[in-house]
Amino acid sequence: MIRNALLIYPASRRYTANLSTHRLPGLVTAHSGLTILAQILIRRGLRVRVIDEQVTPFADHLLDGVDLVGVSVQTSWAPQAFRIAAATRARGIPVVLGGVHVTLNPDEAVLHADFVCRGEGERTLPELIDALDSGQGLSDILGLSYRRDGMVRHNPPRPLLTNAELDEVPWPRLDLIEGLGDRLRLPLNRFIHFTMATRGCDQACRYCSVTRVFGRGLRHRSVGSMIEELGSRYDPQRQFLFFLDDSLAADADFLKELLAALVRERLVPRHGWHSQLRADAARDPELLRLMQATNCVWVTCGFESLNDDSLRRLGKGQSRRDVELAIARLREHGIIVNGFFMFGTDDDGPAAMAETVRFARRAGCFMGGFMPLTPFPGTPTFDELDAERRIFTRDWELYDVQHVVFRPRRMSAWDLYWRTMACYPAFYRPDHCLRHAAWILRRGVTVADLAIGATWPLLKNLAWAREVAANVDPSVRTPCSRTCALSALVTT
Ligand code: B12
Repeated sequence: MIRNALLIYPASRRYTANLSTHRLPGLVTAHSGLTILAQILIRRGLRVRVIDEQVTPFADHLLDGVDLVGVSVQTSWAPQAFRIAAATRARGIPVVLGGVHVTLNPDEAVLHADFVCRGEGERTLPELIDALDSGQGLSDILGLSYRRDGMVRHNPPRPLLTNAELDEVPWPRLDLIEGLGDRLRLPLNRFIHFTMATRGCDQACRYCSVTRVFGRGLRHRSVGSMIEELGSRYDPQRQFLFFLDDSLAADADFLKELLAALVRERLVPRHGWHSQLRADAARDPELLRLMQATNCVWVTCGFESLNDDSLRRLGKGQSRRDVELAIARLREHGIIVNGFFMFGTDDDGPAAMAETVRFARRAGCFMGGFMPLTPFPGTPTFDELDAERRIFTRDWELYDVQHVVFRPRRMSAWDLYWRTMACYPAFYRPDHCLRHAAWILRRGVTVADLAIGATWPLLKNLAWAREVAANVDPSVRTPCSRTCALSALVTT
């Protein structure tokens, strides 16, 4: 009988500055999946421990008395996840892997585990445990992959949860992650309430993993469910509201209804809210007005490129004009734009990188994330580059949206790596920061501006300096490729 389960968020073993989404010191963030699954299993009477290796590194003693281990896997965590799976199976304890990476690459994952949950785990994991407890077959469990008699079995995919079923899903609980308790009491964590209202996205960008796991088309909890959660777990007078959603406005009517409900229920966050948003959300004046009225102070937009050819190649469904309009209109509504740009597509060379930084500063992005195109395995972008034999490493730890793992067309991989890094000091220049400080003063300063916005430029420049330092070989005093796979490239 499965009575004790251990659920693990692995952590990559490789240092990564991760300049685009580095964490604020002291801020705890985590994916919500395992805390949701833990609650489902606890309600079924199991004892469940959830650990995040950023807090509790995996160790053999954690396996004492455990009947089943579940590991969550995004690509950069995969090598460590596989190491944990091997150590666990060596103790005779079954392992089930889940998460975006193994959902997109089940053939690789099933070699490292007893079971692989493809897609959403809310139904699959309990059914797997029932089957293991009762000894019944596994072939009817949708979304499960496993090996039997040396054969790999991929059961048919499980339908995605419906909106009504999403309302039944337990709300994420970071406090279930062991050792986080004290950290969650730190001011920054008490200041931010994380929530997630939707799953999936209505687009199908060729480099993105989301739609291939959570579906093309936006599903969402009901406004009632959101209000119930926020009404019972979040203090609008004291907390900043951070939506973890991939594309919160993909269903503009739903978002308008939700924001109107925040006003009606007096749950408008005094310190503001943030979410990821597509540029085309800014085409909707009514939505922008509601966002301003509910104190949206900061959004992150995946603009990716200013080159319409690149945007077409990426399948982004967006034009340069959309990007320009979005930044202008969001600023008109007092919203700080954190613009994400990626480089390395076949249409964008070094000149495009410099022009993008200039554009982002001039257009009014206060914050910017500059990343090399990262072809995640299981996405069309990976398949395309792999078919052209341009991917030079499958060390998944390097797929951290920082290291370069393929040969770009218009520059060397080394060039792409360094030029992307150099975008940060070029963007976060003092004049840029001062100009935005003046804009924020005019707009009205919020705590979020001070706690997050004000620290950002400094943290980005520090992270950049640290990355340079990590790459400088004291004997030759010039950047070298010691910390990244490019050494393989440099020598070829
Ligand atoms: C929150 C989030 C963040 C946060 C917090 C991350 C953290 N680790 O603390 C921040 C903003 C910091 C972040 C940063 C980054 N992120 Co992020 N992030 C997300 C996001 C938006 C939500 C995660 C979540 O809660 N999902 C919702 C829950 C329900 O899904 P889930 O946790 O996966 O679990 C469900 C299933 O997958 C499954 N499941 C998952 N694990 C398991 C385990 C078992 C045993 C079972 C049975 C089932 C199961 O069942 C669960 C319930 O249905 C996802 C996108 C997404 N929609 O998932 C991207 C995502 C995971 N991030 C991604 C990336 C690339 C990054 C960055 C590298 C980006 C960058 N520019 O630098 C950095 C890396 C930071 C790091 N070091 O980890 C990619 C990963 C792609 C890939 N193939 O690996 C995603 C998918 C986004 C994308 N557009 O592709 N991220």
